[in-house]
Amino acid sequence: MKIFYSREHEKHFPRGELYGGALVTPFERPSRMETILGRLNQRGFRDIQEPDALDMGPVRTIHDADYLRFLGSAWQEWVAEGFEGEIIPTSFPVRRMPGVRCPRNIDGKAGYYALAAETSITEGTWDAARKSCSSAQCAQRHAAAEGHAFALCRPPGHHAMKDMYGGYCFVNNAAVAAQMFIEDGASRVAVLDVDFHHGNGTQDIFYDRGDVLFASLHGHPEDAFPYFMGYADERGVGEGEDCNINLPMRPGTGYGGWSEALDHAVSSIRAFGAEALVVSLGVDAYKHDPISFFQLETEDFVNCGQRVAKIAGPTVIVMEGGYALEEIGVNTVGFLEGWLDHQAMPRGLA
Ligand code: Q9C
Ligand code: ZN
Repeated sequence: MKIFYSREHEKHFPRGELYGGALVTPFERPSRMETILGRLNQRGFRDIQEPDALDMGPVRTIHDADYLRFLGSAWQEWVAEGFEGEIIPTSFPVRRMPGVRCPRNIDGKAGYYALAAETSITEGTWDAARKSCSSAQCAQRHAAAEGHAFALCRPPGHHAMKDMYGGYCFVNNAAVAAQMFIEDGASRVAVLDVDFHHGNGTQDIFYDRGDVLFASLHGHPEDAFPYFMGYADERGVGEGEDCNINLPMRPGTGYGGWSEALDHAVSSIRAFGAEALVVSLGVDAYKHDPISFFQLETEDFVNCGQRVAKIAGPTVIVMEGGYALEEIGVNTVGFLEGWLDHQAMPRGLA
């Protein structure tokens, strides 16, 4: 399996994540990649390639222009304001505020573009986020030609909305890959999100579109981040009606219930007639994940990969979350191996 990965993710390493009222070492940290790379190497995955330069075209299609400008200049503006810490906004537009607009002050601006406050921005964040997306783009191009590829992305992307960052995400890598399949001529593309958290960003981006089906398995929003999206009754609007499938599950859910939801998502994607697939692969549904509450075992990720492989068409697997530092390698690579075991060739885009 071809893998795209760049070490430039290391430029994004905030010292602090606001968690439980304290600044802690972020759960989403560079060493996650070392664990996954180590396991890939152990299992004989050696075809790892540095991505080409980012094509901003599809990124601009997915994200708001002012939002991208904000990400590009936030750090300089923050430093110019005289702040010494990392960018953590303190004020947010909330439920009742007539005439919300983006302020000029960088603290206000960061609050305007943030969907949560745990995700600190540092000097290297924008470079790292762009590199991460370029891996997803290369994986999409490779999959369109050859059938499949894995984008080992960091930072992750599925929480990034059209014009909001948060949940450790800045650029929605999976959404960009899906958009590129559409630009290649696919009339229907699916994004399957198996990360523990709801892919609110991907939902937001495609909510009114009928050409991209989004299906997500996640912790119930009553119980889990991102809290304000991910209910089962969010089914899409306009042309996107019935093209959004949310499968929220309760604390303690094990592979019995989870895999039933997965089968529902897989059959919906097949019924939709998806010509290409993007998998948002988070492994934080694992039983020992420190910030999640499902009970998946290591072997369940292998089985999950096998089931996902039943979806035809070119497939891009994009790395999202997973914070059990010891086991994210085995779980991620387990999914890839399960997928490879059960895939039906050929998969190139017609
Ligand atoms: N008490 C991804 O997996 N904080 N993002 C949760 C839990 C944010 C996760 C707080 C978690 C974001 C890509
Ligand atoms: Zn997650």
